[in-house]
Amino acid sequence: MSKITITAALPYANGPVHIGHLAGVYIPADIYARFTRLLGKEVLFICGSDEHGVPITLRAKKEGVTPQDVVDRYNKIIGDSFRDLGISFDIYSRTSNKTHHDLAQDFFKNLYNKKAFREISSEQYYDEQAQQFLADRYITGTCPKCSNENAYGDQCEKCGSTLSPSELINPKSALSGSIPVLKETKNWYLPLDEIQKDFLNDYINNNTHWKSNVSGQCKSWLNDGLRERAMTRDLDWGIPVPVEGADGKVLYVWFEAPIGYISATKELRPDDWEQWWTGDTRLVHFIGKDNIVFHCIIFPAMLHLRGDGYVVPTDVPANEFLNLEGQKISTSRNWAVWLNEYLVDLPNKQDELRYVLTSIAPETKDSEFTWKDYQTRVNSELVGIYGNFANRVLVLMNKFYNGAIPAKTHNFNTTELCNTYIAPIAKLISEYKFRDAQFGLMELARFGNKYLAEQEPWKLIKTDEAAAASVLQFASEILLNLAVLSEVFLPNTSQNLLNQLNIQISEDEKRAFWEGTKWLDIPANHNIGEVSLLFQKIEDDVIEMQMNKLQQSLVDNLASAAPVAPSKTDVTQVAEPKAEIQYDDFAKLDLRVAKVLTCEKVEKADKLLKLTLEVGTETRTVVSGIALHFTPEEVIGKSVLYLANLAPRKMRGIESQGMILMAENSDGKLYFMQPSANIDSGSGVS
Ligand code: B3M
Ligand code: ZN
Repeated sequence: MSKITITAALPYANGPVHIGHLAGVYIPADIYARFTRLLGKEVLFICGSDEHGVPITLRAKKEGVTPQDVVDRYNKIIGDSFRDLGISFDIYSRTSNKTHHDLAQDFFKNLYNKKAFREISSEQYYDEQAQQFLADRYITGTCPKCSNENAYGDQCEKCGSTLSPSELINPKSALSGSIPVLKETKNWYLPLDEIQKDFLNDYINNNTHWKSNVSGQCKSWLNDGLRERAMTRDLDWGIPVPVEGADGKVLYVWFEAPIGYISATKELRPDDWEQWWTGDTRLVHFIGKDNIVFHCIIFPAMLHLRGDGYVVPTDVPANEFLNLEGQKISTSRNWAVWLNEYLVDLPNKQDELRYVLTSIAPETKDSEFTWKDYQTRVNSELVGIYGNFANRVLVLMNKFYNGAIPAKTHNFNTTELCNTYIAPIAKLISEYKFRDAQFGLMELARFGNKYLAEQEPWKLIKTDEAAAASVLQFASEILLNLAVLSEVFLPNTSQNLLNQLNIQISEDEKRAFWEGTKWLDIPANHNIGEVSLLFQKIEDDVIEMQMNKLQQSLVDNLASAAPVAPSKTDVTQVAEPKAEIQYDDFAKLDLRVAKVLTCEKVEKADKLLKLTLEVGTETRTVVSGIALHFTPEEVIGKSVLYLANLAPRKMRGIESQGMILMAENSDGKLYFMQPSANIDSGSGVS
């Protein structure tokens, strides 16, 4: 039987994972792994931390610790949180371990000996003060497209353009702040242009079964023509390049990280690991859309060059992105729901999160998570339909039959039930349509709920005891099948429900069930176990707390984006000059003099004050992040400079209408901008 090697993208060990990662990669991968195992396939589900790369070194530098400290910390946080969510990896490894270093070096040498690389010397930016070459991320400067002064050497985060360091205006080293110089260095490149002709064109075109978002993306790169790409870097954090003349160079993180899937397999199965990467093994990579090029172009090219029977990816069901409350998820702005925090804030609600994220998975286009929607889906679907059905069946069984399920008398066609409720779900999962598949699960719960509501066994029992027994017996069959079906989506709930039913299902039965050929039944007079609620309602205050947490991120960002923010480490620094603008840009600002009428603290937000302003004949409410600098009494009665036409924004449930402008001294102290004499509020400023 062919093996299936399932991988989920290795998370960077420089921060925890968030709901975007879960919805796009880890939950779908877990559903697929559980499903294929239940079908009796030989499956390995592989993951681990990606522990090299520049972002990790940047984080370490910022925190004043070593990169190893950073990856040790996040490897644990991430690994623990995946385990607590019930992601069923066979191994969660890491790319800083020796097995991986050795295997990645081996892989490189193998290609090197085959003369697969081009050796190319080029001029790269070098920091003479720090005495090292600068990775693209280590160079900042002004974006040539939008004039953002804090663009990186590889990308401008403001306008989204992809850049190369040589395009930056006024490049600066992020290490020392000095101006970098160009210096010659040698690196090893993968000749993707050649590999495209020899292999990739056919490979991509022949994979007609791939998701259209994935193959479309690949084809457009192929149409543009691929270019050679460096597989080594001048850096000191990573895996040393194992050839002569490569001192101070490491393997490009995107060269070695995918090899991490192989090393993790080797770690887990030292004796037969190669069999999971050769022969008729199916290789399936779960990733987000930003990783497509690496898994569909570069890694397949590497595996192809490696030869020796190595397989290339069979399927790469990449997903789009998940947004959060109307905005892109952003690690740097802390605009995210972090898994490790969710598990603490909402204990024992793993399946609730899995359910909601699968319901809204960004399978074909970007999608959105909101806490309100989370609450609605849990309360009306999991509590209202699934949990309600389960609880009614079990409670009635106790009430009328003392917990012993009566003998079967119904004559529903079980083949038809399989064809309607089980087989289509299996098919959808095998096509990576997890959203629809889980919808199918709820269809079975709905069917059960409706059946009970229509048959009303609690009434029937008074007039026709046999009929009532038949109804409840069939309802408990539906419940059993629902429990087994839930195992791939809601593993905790599945187990909980099977415990309440007091039933164990053998592997063979499960296989037949998932093959769509067996509707599970229950022996007569089977005694159920102890009954409890499967799901609890999510109350408003829980949602409010989560919303407040997000609002706090907004406030923190506002505070850190103060008009003239000095760098935290260098207090003598004043505001940096900003890019030139036109008069029209300035004229868009509706600046006014305003007078503070009232001012009070905002509850549960230490940085916020709520102010009412008199602006001519109008009054406005403004929330301002200045509470650490002023008491309300100090602010009342002041004349201030007010930006009146800033789009309103809700903070802590209060709509802030505009913004008060403050000056910030080099020591971080804030000052009001005031007219030199007492003039009318509402006066324009230009
Ligand atoms: N470390 C994760 C990311 O891009 C990246 C995946 C590696 S998979 C080999 O978010
Ligand atoms: Zn830009």
